[in-house]
Amino acid sequence: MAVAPEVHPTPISAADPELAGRVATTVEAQGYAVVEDVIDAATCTALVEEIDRVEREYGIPFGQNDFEGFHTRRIFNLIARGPRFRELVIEPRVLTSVEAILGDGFLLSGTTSMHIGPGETVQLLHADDGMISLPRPHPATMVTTLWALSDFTAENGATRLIPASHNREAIVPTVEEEERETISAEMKAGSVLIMHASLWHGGGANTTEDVQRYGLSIQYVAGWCRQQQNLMLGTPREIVASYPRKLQELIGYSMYRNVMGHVNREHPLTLLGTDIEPDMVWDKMERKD
Ligand SMILES: O=C(O)CCC(=O)C(=O)O
Repeated sequence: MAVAPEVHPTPISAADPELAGRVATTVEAQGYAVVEDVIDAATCTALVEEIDRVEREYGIPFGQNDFEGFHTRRIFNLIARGPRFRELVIEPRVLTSVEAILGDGFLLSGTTSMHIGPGETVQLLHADDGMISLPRPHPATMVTTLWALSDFTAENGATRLIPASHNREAIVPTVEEEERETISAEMKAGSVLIMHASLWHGGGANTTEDVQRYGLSIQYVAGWCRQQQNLMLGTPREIVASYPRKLQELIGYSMYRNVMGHVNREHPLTLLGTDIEPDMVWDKMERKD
């Protein structure tokens, strides 16, 4: 069997003044970038405790298929489970980096924890945008951010990926490509792996006896795309009304290019009690003759 090359992502500091540009350039070239020290150790610990709490309270089971993993628990719609998760979605440095890739007006697509336990096997390498019908390769329409809440190591299930595979035509790698080119995106707790959603990647095997790998995924899509999780239906309006304005906009209470997302020609934020004009693009369009 071919040996995987010893290639590791080049981490970028979250404090880098050129962060957004560097992330966008790296993602364009390699399909991914690792940003270090986005959250501190205390925040990671608090988030791990939150995941344990939600898993307990809702009786979150292990996955029931090979893709979701028989030793992995996933909590979907994290933003509805507690304020700490909501804070991550609007982390300014990550948002600026995502905007540098997707352009303005992008939306939140979904929030999911991936808690990989001992005994888990490798997940199928896949592209998160594999279901869309654009020919590959194509510019990013979706960005996945994977947050390490505990250290991600090759032994405990660090995300596996094939660098630059967002530029390939196929949706999944061949067995040979997977054996030859896959690397483990090892990263310290508090780091965020930012990926072009066409990049082939998947959760790693957890071969440890007792180490839990805690991570979560926050995905964003271009403002003209469909969100993967139905966030508008996922939380009652009266609760969303208490969220920070930026989060409301990311969920979909916003308009793209002053037209996509309107409700009877009104701005969707009016449904949350916000006094706001729709500023419709149609008001600015007129014939020149
Ligand atoms: O847990 C991971 O590292 C990645 C999981 C993943 O890619 C997925 O579930 O789609």
